[in-house]
Amino acid sequence: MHTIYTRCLLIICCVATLHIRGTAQIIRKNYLEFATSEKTDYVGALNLVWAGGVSTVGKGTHFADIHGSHFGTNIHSMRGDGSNFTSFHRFMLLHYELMLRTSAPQYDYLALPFWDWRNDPPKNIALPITASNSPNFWYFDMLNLNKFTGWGVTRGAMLSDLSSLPTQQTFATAITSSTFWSLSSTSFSRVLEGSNHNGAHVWVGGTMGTGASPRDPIFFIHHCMVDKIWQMYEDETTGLQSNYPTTNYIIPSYNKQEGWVDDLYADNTKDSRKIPFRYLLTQPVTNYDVWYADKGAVILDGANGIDFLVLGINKVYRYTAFDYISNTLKGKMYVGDYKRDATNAIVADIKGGFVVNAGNVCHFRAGEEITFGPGTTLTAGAGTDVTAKIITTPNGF
Ligand SMILES: [Cu+2]
Repeated sequence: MHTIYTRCLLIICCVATLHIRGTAQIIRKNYLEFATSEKTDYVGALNLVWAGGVSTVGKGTHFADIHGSHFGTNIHSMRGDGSNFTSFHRFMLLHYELMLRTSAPQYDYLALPFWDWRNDPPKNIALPITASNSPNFWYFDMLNLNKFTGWGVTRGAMLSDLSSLPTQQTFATAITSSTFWSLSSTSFSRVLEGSNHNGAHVWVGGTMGTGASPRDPIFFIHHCMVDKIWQMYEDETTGLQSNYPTTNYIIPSYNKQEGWVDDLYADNTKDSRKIPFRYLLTQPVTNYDVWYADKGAVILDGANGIDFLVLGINKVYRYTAFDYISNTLKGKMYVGDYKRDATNAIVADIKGGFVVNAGNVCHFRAGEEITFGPGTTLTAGAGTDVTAKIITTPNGF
């Protein structure tokens, strides 16, 4: 047995390329970081799932239908108490993402991207509304409606009024709330749903302004941002989390309908990196970690004071960010006990590290840099295969 404890050590190495598709971990990034090839693949997967390429579960309006059928209950505070708003939509994202990834072998590296409406560059540009950019999703060519013919999606003018879009201020109001959920309009979940989530739905308009909103592919990138903020709440507000609902009315029926094994509600889905779900229709899925990359870097860390333990075989953690200025892949990966400080700088944390035990296979792939820092423990025993590699294509292994 050979044990390696790394500390503040920069590792960039090249190893033989291995064929290890199909087990990559989820790292969701800003859609603005997608390379052209990723945009093409993402749209291809969306259309394949829409056409029923996997199963009837993801086909056509299915997600819109299940969202609509639960719309009048506790998943939205406008119709119920909102106690399952975060968990229901987190579950829905995971479900849809898995559909995309299993729709075809060439798509199995994809993760849902997020749309950070707080700092989307077009918000600062006074683009005119023209026949060519409206009502399609301006600037964001990846989800232009001309790529989704037959989906029956409509959108509003969008550019005409930016005031409904959420801001840094509405975000700050949510993430500093001392209560996760309550019937009060000032709880985190309520503020997240209200002035943040609702505003983007209204701004996009058309189908996105209705209970059938999951018909529009913008729904999923929007809700990824909502989900990311929940993850940030978990990460950045130690001591503030409280009142995670431990019961629910909605999710069990949804689970049975959709073939999921486990009941999901806010209390056991609050850390998206440790969601304990299993899925029956395709293959068992366990330890389906979700990580959010931002500002060109992703942090692979433990949470809540414990190490993150890599379980299972053939784990691939991959993060690239495309730089349209230099026309190159970038993307830094920090493995170990890190967090972002108030200025968004990456600093040491005290939450727990990252552990790869004997017998596991774990590969780190990034476009620019991979750093193993405090708390990282790689225990290499018989059969262990741990590599770090800088890759040159978004889906590179
Ligand atoms: Cu929504």
